[in-house]
Amino acid sequence: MIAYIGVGANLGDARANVEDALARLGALPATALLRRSSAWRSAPIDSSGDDYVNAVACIDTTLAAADLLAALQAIELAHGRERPYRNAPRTLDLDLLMYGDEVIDTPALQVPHPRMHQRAFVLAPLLEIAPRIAVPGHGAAAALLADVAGQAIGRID
Ligand code: PH2
Ligand code: MG
Ligand code: MG
Repeated sequence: MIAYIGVGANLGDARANVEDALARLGALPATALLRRSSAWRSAPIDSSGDDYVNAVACIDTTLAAADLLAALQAIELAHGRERPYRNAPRTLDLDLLMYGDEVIDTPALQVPHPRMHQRAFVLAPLLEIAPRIAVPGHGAAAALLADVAGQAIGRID
């Protein structure tokens, strides 16, 4: 299955945390890291603290969606992720954005990620590695990004 993972951090050495997370994604069992975006800097959206470092990874995995989610949460925990309140600044956030073209709606997991189509910090890195991609239920990512062009974001390198 081809899956897309959103990576974000705005606490500690956010850039290093993002790079380490990408390496750990590539080291997951039954999983290959196919592509990764650049690192992008973005202002917090519905969140506080420093600017975020964001990236998106494309993986090929035979892990079931629930097992992939558990693996992402284990990587977050390895980075000392705490959840004192919703959208608190975080050392590392890994979101399962898309799992093939599957639509999953359980209490534990919603795919596509329910807010990804409204967030430039997801769409811009996603389009960098998948320029023609569509988000199930929402259409072409390029058109979605145009709708949120007011959100401040820039590529770091
Ligand atoms: N993640 C959030 C909330 N707000 N803002 C930016 N810029 N980047 C994020 O990764 C982010 C956010 C919830 O996960
Ligand atoms: Mg998130
Ligand atoms: Mg998350």
